[in-house]
Amino acid sequence: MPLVTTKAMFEKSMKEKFAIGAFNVNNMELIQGIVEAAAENNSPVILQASSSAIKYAGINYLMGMVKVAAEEHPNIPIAIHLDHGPDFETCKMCVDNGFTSVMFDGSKYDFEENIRLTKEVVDYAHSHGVVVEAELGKLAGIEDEVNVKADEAIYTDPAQAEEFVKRTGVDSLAIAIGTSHGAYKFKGEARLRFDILQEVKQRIPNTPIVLHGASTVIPELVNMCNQYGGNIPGAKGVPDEILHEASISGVSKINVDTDLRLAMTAGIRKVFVEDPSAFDPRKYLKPARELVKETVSHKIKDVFGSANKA
Ligand code: TD3
Ligand code: ZN
Repeated sequence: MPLVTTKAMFEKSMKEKFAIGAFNVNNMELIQGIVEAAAENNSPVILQASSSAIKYAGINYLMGMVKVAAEEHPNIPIAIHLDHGPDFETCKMCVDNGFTSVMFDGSKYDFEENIRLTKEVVDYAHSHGVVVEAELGKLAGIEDEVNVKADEAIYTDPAQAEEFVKRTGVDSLAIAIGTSHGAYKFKGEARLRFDILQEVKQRIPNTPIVLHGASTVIPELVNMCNQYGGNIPGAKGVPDEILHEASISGVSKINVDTDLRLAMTAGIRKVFVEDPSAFDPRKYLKPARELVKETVSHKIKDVFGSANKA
């Protein structure tokens, strides 16, 4: 199946109450691990890349690999999405290079400016058959190029969300309900503002909702990193039960990057410690890719509920 937009998969997710994983990619092993897990579970899947991931891999390499992934797995819908597009130019570059979905992240601007800039991206993307995600509210944490301190984070205002979607014509909306990017999301108990999610869903029931900063920070993977020479103390993410609750409560897209980073790192570290003589990249990247696949499969099957929804 050629690469698809997220339109049909989001409609199904809203009707049948499940979420679709959006997994960040920047190399071949991540792409392969993710799409193999999705194909084995007969699940739709979103591959996404930030502008710095695109710089790292090169947009031609990245799109080349993503297109091959779609050819290799013709039975599942695969979308390719720009994560946290910082400006119109980056969004345009992705539209022009075959991305099926782009995010314009104007959350650092004030409300009116966010609307104006988002609308510019929506107009261009829609005229090329590409869908757009926007963000309202501010997540705490460190993205590739954005760093928001916890006390600067702002929950999404549901009334503003309604007005924002009406005035921009955006296809999906990322909201801030207590998640944050990176491996250190919570100091105490993990809590999300489901009341805000509910009010947003009431006001804009037909707009797919996106959860950023939604990695579990899987304890087994953190432990594995630490066991094999890493030093990632006190890492804490959104527990599976809370993500499952979000998946059946109107969240359509759940972003996962940190868990994949941990899976790659854990897999590689284990080989290096167990076999210090290893120096063939295939020897350590193969188990890393396998761990990515297991991680994605777990999320699809046990958490997001997107298995057999292709
Ligand atoms: O947009 N992203 C991925 C980029 C953030 C850097 O990790 C997410 O929302 C995923 O967030 P995370 O850190 O919870 O995987
Ligand atoms: Zn994000």
